[in-house]
Amino acid sequence: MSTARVVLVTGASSGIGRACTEAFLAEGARVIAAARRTERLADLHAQHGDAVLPLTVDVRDRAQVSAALGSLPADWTPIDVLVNNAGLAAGRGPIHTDDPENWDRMLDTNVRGLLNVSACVLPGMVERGSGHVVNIGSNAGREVYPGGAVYCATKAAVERITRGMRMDVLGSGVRISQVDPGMVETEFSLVRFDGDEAPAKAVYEGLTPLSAADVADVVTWVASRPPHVVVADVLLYPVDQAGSGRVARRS
Ligand code: NDP
Ligand code: 8X3
Repeated sequence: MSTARVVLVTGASSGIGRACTEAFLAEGARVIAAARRTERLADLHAQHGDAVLPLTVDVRDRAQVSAALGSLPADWTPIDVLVNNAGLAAGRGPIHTDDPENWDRMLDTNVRGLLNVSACVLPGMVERGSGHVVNIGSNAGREVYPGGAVYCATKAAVERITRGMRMDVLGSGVRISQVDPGMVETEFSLVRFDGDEAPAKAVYEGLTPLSAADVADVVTWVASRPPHVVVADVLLYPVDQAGSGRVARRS
């Protein structure tokens, strides 16, 4: 049986999650790559072979998450590192005209989804007295911007959950960290603008955003500190950003 670390990355089919998957694989870990789009996960498996276990799952669905994580092949447990990354923003409209469906998608994915996955993984970590959870928050959890009330609220909730988790597992040896990126060019804006490429592209115009690999670099660094060290949180900006909406565009 392999002794390589087992890492579960949610939202592994794209962006930061995919980059984290590849960065952990490059370090010799084995990665359970979870997301809804099976074909993207199959592609990861085709590229990286049996070091990747594709796991099609919708993190919003607690029963599905529990069934999927409860029936992992024996050599894919225990999970050493969980990267709670699956998430999205939906819409940029003012709250008084926004579609409540957008709120549900964000709350259900970014908050309930993170809890659903953690609920399946944390108890085993606490029992074994080892493990590391890295939650992906956002600079948006530390402030708020027009048209971002609910997204920012979900990321503020992630920050509260991270802190509370750390208190709850205190003394067990389990580590809880959070990485808060600023602007990262992924499919995030395309999803936010419902597939509309022009506004999605405009978000990154005139500046050099972070890449998903930049974030993965930090996540793997956080997860590779000695067992007695907890990097509690990291805020990561591109050089042209100093806050939500505070950007220098150079064009
Ligand atoms: P992407 O849209 O590129 O990736 C999002 C990932 O989340 C996809 O793999 C998607 O997979 C997965 N996902 C979404 N909904 C679900 C679901 N219900 N169940 C399982 N997986 C799901 O965006 P990013 O990589 O940028 O986003 C990753 C995280 O980083 C998010 O939490 C986001 O809030 C956060 N973040 C992003 C920033 C940015 O500027 N890009 C900045 C700060 C934080 P699939 O659709 O296949 O299910
Ligand atoms: C994503 C960054 O500024 O688009 O979390 O909200 S932002």
